[in-house]
Amino acid sequence: MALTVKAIAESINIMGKRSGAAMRERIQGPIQEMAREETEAGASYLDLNIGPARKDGIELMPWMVETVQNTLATPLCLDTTNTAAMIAGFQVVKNKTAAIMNSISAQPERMEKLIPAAAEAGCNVIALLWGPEGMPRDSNERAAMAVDLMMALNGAGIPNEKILFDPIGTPITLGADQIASGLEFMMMLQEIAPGSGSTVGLSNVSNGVAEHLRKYLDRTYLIMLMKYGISTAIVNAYDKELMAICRGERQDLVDMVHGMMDGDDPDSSALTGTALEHYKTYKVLSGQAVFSESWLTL
Ligand code: THG
Repeated sequence: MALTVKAIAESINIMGKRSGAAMRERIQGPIQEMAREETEAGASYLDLNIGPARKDGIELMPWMVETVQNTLATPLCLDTTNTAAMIAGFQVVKNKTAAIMNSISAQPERMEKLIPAAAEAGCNVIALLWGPEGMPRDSNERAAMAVDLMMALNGAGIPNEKILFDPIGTPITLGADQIASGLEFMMMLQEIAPGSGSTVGLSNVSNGVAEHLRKYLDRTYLIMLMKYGISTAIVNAYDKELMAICRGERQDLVDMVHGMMDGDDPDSSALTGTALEHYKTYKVLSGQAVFSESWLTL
C-alpha cells in the first residue's frame, strides 16, 4: 500500500494577496473560490489563517468559518494566535468533530484557554512544539514538550487519536541540523504518543529561499517525513506535484528518497528529471551537501 498524507491547504491566509484583501474587506467571493479550488485540488482540510487579528479576531474568525461552510463541507482548520478568536470561531463550526484547532502550543496561557475549548468542541488539535522559550533545541526537548502537551490534552479527555503533533519545520537556510532533529522526533512519536497523528508546515523549510525554488524543498521534505509516517501536512494545494505525492502517486520518488535515508547512494549520472531534483534536494536537506540557491544546477 502506498503511503498517503492528508493535505491541509494553507493558501487562505491574511498574508496572501487574494485572500488577505478579501478578509480585510469582508468580501466572501474570493475566499469561497479559493476554498473550492483547494478542495478540488484534493485538500482534506482548509486552513483559515487570520494571523493574530488583535483588533477584530472575534468577529473575523466566525465570519471566515461561515463564509466557507455555507458553500462547502470540507473540514476546517482554524489557525490564529488569538485565543478568543479561536474560541469564537469554533462556536459556529458546524462539523466540530471533523475540524482542527491550529494550534495549541506548550505555552501555559494558550494551554489553559484552548484545551478546555477543544475538549468541549470534540475537535482535532494540532499540538505545536513551541514552548515558553520558543523552539525546542533538539529532539529530546521536542519529546519532553510533546509529553507535557499529551498529558494535559489527555487529562482534559482528548485522546491521542485527536492530536496532531507538529515538530515545526525549520528553514534550510539555518542549516540541516534542526531538520534532522525534527525527523528524529517523528521517528520517536509513536513511542511517545501511541495512536497520535502529526503535521508539518512544509513551506517553513523553504522560508527565505527564492520563490521559484521553494517547491522542490517542500516536496522532498514531505517525502522524508513520510518515512516516519507523517499523517497530515500543511501544504500549498496549488502545487500539483506535491498533491500527487500526498495521494501516494509518486512511489518511485518515495522509494528512492527512503532508500537514501537508509544509506543507498544511487548513481546520479543515471538520474534525470524529477528523480534528479529529489536526489539533489535530499542531499541538501540531509546535510550531505551545503545549501546554496544553486543546489539544483550544481
Ligand atoms: N504549523 C502549523 N500551522 C501553521 C504553520 C506551521 N500555520 C501557518 C503556516 N505555518 C502555514 N501556512 C502558510 C500559509 C501561506 C504560506 C506559507 C505558510 C505562503 N504563502 C505564499 C507567500 O506568502 O508568499 C503565497 C501567498 C499568496 O497566496 O499570495 O508562503 O508550520 N501548525
